[in-house]
Amino acid sequence: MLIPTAARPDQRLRSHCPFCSMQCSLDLHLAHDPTAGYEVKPSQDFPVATGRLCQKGFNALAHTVHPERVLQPLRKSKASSPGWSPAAWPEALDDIAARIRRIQEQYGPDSVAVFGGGSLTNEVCYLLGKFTRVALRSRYVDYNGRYCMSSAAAAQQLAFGIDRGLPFPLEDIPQTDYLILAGTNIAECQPTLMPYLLAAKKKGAVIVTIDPRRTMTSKIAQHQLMIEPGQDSLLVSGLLHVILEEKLYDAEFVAAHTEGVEAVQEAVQDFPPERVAALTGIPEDTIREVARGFAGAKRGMVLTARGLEQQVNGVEHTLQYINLCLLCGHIGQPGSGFGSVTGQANGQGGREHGLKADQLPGYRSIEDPDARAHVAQVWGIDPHELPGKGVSAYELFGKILDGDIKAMMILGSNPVVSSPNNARVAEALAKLDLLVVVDLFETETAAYADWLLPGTSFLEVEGTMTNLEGRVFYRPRVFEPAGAAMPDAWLLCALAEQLGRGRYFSYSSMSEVFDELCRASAGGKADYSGISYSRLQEAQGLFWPCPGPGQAHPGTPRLFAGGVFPRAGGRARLHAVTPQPPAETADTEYPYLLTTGRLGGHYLSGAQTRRTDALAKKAPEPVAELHPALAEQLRLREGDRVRLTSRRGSLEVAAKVTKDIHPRTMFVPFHWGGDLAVNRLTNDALHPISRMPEFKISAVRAERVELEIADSYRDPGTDGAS
Ligand SMILES: Nc1nc2c(c(=O)[nH]1)N[C@H]1C(S)=C(S)[C@@H](COP(=O)(O)OP(=O)(O)OC[C@H]3O[C@@H](n4cnc5c(=O)[nH]c(N)nc54)[C@H](O)[C@@H]3O)O[C@H]1N2
Ligand SMILES: Nc1nc2c(c(=O)[nH]1)N[C@H]1C(S)=C(S)[C@@H](COP(=O)(O)OP(=O)(O)OC[C@H]3O[C@@H](n4cnc5c(=O)[nH]c(N)nc54)[C@H](O)[C@@H]3O)O[C@H]1N2
Ligand code: SF4
Ligand SMILES: [Mo]
Repeated sequence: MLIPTAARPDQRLRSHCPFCSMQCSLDLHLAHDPTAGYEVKPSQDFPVATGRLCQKGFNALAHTVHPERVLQPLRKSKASSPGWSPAAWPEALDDIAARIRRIQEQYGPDSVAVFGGGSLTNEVCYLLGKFTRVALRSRYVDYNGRYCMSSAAAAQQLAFGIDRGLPFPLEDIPQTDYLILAGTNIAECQPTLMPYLLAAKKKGAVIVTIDPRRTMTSKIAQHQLMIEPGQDSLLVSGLLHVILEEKLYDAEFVAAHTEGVEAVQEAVQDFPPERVAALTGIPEDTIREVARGFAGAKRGMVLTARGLEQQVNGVEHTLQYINLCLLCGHIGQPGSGFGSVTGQANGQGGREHGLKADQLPGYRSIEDPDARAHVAQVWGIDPHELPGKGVSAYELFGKILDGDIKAMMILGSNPVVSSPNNARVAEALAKLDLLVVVDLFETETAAYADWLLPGTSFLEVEGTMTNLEGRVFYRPRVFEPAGAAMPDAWLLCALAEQLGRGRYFSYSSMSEVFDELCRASAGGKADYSGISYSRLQEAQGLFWPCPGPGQAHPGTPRLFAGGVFPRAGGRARLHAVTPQPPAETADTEYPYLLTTGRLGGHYLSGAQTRRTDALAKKAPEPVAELHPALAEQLRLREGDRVRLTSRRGSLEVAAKVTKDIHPRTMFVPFHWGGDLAVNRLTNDALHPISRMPEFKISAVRAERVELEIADSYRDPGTDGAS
């Protein structure tokens, strides 16, 4: 039963879609038949995607009213009677706090870890970092954004000195003349961003896609460069070679606003287009044409996403695309620039407020003494009490297996489905003395929990989010929490109180949490200190950095104006990249490359969208996309079962035969758990700096699953039907 909250000054039930980084605004209207509840319609007055939603947005209500919603705290019953026993909140919080205290007395403060998620609000992300460091006094906090934006974040920090997914507003995109889309499937992953790309195309922009697949996005491109996974640095070396050799670059911009061009020149010397063509299979003429076209365009733009970032070379691939923009002077003006398309609802905000192992609020380094002093002062503690840096998301599970971490709290993530080599994650969670999961559902991860606590849905709690452009906006609460669900923020404060640290967590409203976040961010790279709830409620979002004091700063929609970069000396850094092979390459035992990703109708681990009938029925289970030549080699027809085996595990799925994929590559989406989880196969090798796992490349072998029994009963009349 959905009960609208009383505190709505405008009486409108307006919210934002809980799924991707576009953060389209939606309105909830009472259905004609009131027993049918509410229906979702796009809002007409919020920028970003005015009047538009994709299929996930239209269906965003379904999971929040699903009968499987967890509505009260649940305690894992004894092994003798498996299942859950309901409990009241005081009992749950008492027991959890007592167990945390016992574990910390025995093993020290760092034996308890926190794992967060990028769908949580800025306030919750901020409180998770503070809760870990101040209430638990542990160094171990990280979040699923490590699996998502960490390579792009590291590359943008290295090159520009700042990381904001898109350093420009979406409205800049239609002004470009040349758009390269690399490893980004916008048509399925940020569908309401497509009109911006189509507007550029309509004005005459050339569009190029670089992807092992011909996706729904590449349908709008003039050039579709179908590379093998892992070849981005190599391909871009070829583009840079042409641009440097033919002196097509913007020498004035490079001299005035960058450093490191000589090293790039040297690094690409060995990669003339003819060699790159031979290594990638992309015709030399195409390489030359794209290089000349991009360099010669008045305004050029590159957008990347997880395709090339989720690799052990993901930072380097990203740096290569940044090199391309910098060399051509395509940066800092409308219609030009490099951007990495953020993924989760609050994937941007999630990485700014101290939810990462090495960060404090304001995008500050936890190892910087000034940053520690500033944040400690805002938190009212001594800087020496602040723990040091912890480890990345996936490495937290290694610490459990090593016996260093004994207890974990997980909010806003389902890592048993979404982590690479997920059997190891399940093994780690099973080993914990205490696992607390806060979620809307009993997910595959919650199945390992000692306590499963009911979280609120996006409609049941207020807060702020930061979208892919760096636009911070206010999301109101429209419904009362379902059952006994408690907002994550208040749950953390209540637990801090039980742990004897309540004085650091006494807030009377969510806006107080936000105000403290803003103070903590003041002077940092992601400075929110000029933002407040009242400003956000008036405006349709403000772009960070928006420094205070006072309410005057208009926010910063476009970074790097005038070619000034927030690095020492104000210059951007070009990086010499020598293309490296992935962690695993195809060999005789595992002759194919498996890549993984998304479908338009499902979201991440599928916890929400698999519980949304309208979406689940379109894609009830994963299928493996593979090329007809490969299908023939494996004696596979459309719909046949294929067993994929990597060095880590195996998976059986149906085959989808399509010419729209590189002939030696297979693609499987990752939205399912258990026997259908492609992360049974994926490689847990990590990038040395960003600690991003290699989700996008695993060597596999493949074989047709011989259904002998089924075959012998097969009705000859239906044989071969698809
Ligand atoms: N429908 C839907 N939308 C989503 C999500 C979802 O789960 N479902 N998730 C959200 C989140 S959190 C994220 S991070 C984004 C992700 O958004 P994207 O990164 O766009 O999505 P992916 O499907 O993971 O990967 C994009 C493309 O990379 C290609 N690719 C694979 N290997 C390589 C390579 O080596 N080089 C290149 N150039 N391309 C390669 C894949 O074929 C795929 O088409 O989407 C967000 N939006
Ligand atoms: N093979 C492969 N694996 C991948 C990727 C890939 O491309 N390939 N991509 C990676 C990427 S980019 C990402 S972002 C990760 C994400 O993967 P996950 O971290 O598993 O993300 P979700 O499925 O969104 O999990 C969010 C969980 O939080 C719950 N939830 C939603 N809202 C709230 C809330 O407000 N409070 C609380 N307490 N809970 C809430 C949901 O019910 C859900 O169970 O997956 C990664 N895994
Ligand atoms: S584009 Fe993204 S934010 Fe907009 S409706 Fe679709 S999933 Fe939701
Ligand atoms: Mo993501």
